Amino acid sequence: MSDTLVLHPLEPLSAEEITTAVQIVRKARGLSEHVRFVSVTLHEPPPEAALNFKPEDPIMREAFMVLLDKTNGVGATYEAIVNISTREVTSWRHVEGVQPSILLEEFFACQEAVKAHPDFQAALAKRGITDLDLVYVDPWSAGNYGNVEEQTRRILRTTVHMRLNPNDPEENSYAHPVAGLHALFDLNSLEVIRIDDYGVVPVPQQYGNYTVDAVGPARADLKPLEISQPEGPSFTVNGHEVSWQKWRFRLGFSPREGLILYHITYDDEGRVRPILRRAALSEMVVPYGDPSPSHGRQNAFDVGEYGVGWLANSLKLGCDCVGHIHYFDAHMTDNAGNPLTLPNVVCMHEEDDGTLWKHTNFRTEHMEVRRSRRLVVSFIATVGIYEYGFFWYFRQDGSLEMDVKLTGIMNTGALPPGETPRYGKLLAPGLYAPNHQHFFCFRLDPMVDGSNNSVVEEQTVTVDEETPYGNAFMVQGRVLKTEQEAQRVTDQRQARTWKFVNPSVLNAVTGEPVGYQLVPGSNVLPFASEDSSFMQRAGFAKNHLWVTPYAPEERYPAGDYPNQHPGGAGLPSWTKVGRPIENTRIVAWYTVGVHHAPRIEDWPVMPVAHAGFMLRPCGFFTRNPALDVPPPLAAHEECCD
Ligand SMILES: [Cu+2]
Repeated sequence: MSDTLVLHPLEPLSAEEITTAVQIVRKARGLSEHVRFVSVTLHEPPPEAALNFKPEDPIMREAFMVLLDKTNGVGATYEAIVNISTREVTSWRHVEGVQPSILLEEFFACQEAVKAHPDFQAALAKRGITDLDLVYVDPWSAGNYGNVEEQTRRILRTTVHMRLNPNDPEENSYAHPVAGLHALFDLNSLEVIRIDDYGVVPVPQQYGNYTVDAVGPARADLKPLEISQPEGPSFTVNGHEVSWQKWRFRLGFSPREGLILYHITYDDEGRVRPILRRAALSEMVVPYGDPSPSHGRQNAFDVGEYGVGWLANSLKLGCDCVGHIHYFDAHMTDNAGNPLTLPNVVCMHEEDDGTLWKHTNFRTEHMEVRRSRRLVVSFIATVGIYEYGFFWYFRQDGSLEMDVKLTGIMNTGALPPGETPRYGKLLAPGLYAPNHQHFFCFRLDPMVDGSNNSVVEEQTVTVDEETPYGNAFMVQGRVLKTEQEAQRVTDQRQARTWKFVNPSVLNAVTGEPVGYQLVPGSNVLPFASEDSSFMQRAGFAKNHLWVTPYAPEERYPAGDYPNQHPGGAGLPSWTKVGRPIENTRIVAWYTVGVHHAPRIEDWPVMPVAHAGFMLRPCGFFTRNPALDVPPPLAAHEECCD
């Protein structure tokens, strides 16, 4: 794609633009091969500029880059903004005292160097393991526990697992953890700092394989189920802009956040009404609740320490997605700055979604029913052991849902045969999965009927006075006025929800501000101690909801550089000011917590677990917005539900 074909300032950077941006920064700064490219992504224009953009307007294209200079084995982090249109570096900043996310190339360099180290080989030999080809070393972020190397070096702390069968490359090596053996590794100097050996625990021997060959005969009673769309899909795509039913939005993709949705609007009888300016996963973290040497410091920030966009799968038709699919590619760079295209990372298609609405007049037996259809926009990231699917569902009733799908392989530990794990669940002799949680923080920039919005908390209370039958309850709402008032947790006992409202636009029926409601799904808070390193670093997870006034530099809820960060960055730091959040441009940060007390049925590969939230119109329209969905073709002939 050439620059002249860019349709909108929020189009993701093309491979050609990325190549140009890398050339510009290399030349302008005289960068050597020791400078590694952590990420190159679109530098988003200010909200108003993008919202007010007209097709005839000139487009300024900028790249935002994070670079890591490894010259002399000492890392230095730089942020650059490159203007691709004018071919100049407009900003160059040395960011002191931070560690950018772990690079893909570092994963493999680390594994090779650790396996080659004599102390590591000696520790394996102590366990009777001599065939290094069977051994895998996984790169885990080190966190920050006050140790000197965490403050002064760029490090990883590794875990070890292995295959038993030399002839089966697909063997599930996580069934065979080599517990208690860890390497501390310097990613800049590429050297093993030390090998930590907490003592020999027998490697669990029972296989945990899940391929067709391994599990035995497949069930034979499945008849074909085919999706047919003989006239094609009901969506249209223009660049990265999508129209489906009355929805319109733009797609973006970054190595850190993965899929981004921009400018989500709904056509209400010819009136194009804005709902969200931007929506994306902004951080996630998985803390483990097992204090053993192998798991006590495991808590991966999969967005800020690794990057879910980097780790996105290329999706396969008929497997990941069925029906008429539109795929989007993602363009980024490898760590040397070469263009790297991940094909088919975002899948978009329509699905039948059951009943949309229905009523039968029982006196006449006249029945009206409508079938629901949803537009699915999704991507799936493989973060080492786990798969995380992020599925946005757009529906015909004006609702928008985020469904996080968790699958893949659980983190495992070993313990002496016959022992029962205190902090996890036994899966096989000597093998267990530790208790853990997953926290996904979604950043939502509301713009309900305009840029200035407020957040109203609604909950239900029992009313005792003047209620002769003791039956009364009412919904109470209050505007959250400051970012401190807006640090909230879910409460099912009070049916608590939050609503993004526009105080300047009133609903014609009720006279109340128009709104979109954030409906929590099941949720949980962290169980780690308040003063733990983890809670300092993942302070955003203390509340399910935070609301802040929009500030362009406030992008990630655990801070820009959570890798090895001592803590306190991001939301806890920004909100100390107590800024007002009423009737202004706001950002909502909603965290979905998944509590994972492992089940035996989650092994060897986990059936998908779901978590998420819904955004639905609440006083936005003046009646059910899906009345105009036509009946299914068979509806007037015979029952079809
Ligand atoms: Cu889990």
